[in-house]
Amino acid sequence: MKKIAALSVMATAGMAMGQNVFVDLSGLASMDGQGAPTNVVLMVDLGVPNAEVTGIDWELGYEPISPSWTSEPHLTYGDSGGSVGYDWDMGDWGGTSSSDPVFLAGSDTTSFFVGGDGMLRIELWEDFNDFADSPDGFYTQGGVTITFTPAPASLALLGMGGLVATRRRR
Ligand SMILES: [Ca+2]
Repeated sequence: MKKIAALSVMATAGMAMGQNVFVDLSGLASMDGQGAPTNVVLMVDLGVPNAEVTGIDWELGYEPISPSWTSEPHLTYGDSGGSVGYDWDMGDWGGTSSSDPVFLAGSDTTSFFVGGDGMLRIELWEDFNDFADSPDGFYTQGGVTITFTPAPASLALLGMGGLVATRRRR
């Protein structure tokens, strides 16, 4: 098992300069509906302006407070301005219509960009709010791993293409 782990680390490092950051969710509450001021919002500094987020991996425990369900929590990712790049609905990834604790692991690909500040915003919220201004449940352990790359050369080329097109119209 150790050998496999070492190999996968090497593979990750070799893929298109992808970088990873782990975000610890243990102990954090899933509070209210999307956008509620009571929600936990994490600002993760990727250290790379205009980085492209290409993957979200999760390995986490979650325990709802009955009658809240494990199908209700969301983790919504985007730039620091609040635009949504990727919405993770626990109900799509193993959460159920029950109040039993769960441990979930998985991964998904995505593609969205953070802004020039390099900040990734993550909002924790509930699509059914059982307790106003109070937690509907807690992430008990683990967290998410974000894979990102520097803004690709293709984006810069697109920008240049736009500039050329603008000049030609004049
Ligand atoms: Ca609540």
